[in-house]
Amino acid sequence: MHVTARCLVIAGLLASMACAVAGVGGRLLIADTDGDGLADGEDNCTTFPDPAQRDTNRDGFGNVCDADLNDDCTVNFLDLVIMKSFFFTNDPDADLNGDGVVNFGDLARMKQTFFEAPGPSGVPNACHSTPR
Ligand SMILES: [Ca+2]
Ligand SMILES: [Ca+2]
Ligand SMILES: [Ca+2]
Ligand SMILES: [Ca+2]
Repeated sequence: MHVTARCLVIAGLLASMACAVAGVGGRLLIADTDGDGLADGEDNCTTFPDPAQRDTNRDGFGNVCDADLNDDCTVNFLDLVIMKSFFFTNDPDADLNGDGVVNFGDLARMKQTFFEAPGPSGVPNACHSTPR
C-alpha cells in the first residue's frame, strides 16, 4: 500500500514534468504570430489573420498582405495606380481583404504596407528565396 502510494506520487511528478516540457516545447515549435491557427512557417501572411490563406496570384503572399499588384516586390504608387484602375470591380488580386469588391477596405490594407515589401510571408514566395 505504502509502496503503491509512492509509485503514484512519482508517476504523477513524472507526468507533470512531461506535460511542462511538452507545453514549453509546444509554444516554441508552433509560433503563430497573428493567431489565425496557422503556424508561421505555413502562413502566407504571418502578421495578419488569414485562415483561408487566399493568394489569388499564387506568389506566396496572402492577398491580405499582398498589395504589390505589379509584382515588383515593393508596394508603391505603381500599385496604387493599378488598384485605382480596378476600384469598384471584383478583380481578385486587387481585392486584398477578400470581400468580393475592390474598395476603400483594400486601399486601407495597401496603405499599411506602402513603401514596403509585400508580406511578411512564412512560406516560399516570389520576392525572397527564404520565407519572409
Ligand atoms: Ca496569417
Ligand atoms: Ca499573392
Ligand atoms: Ca509593386
Ligand atoms: Ca475588398
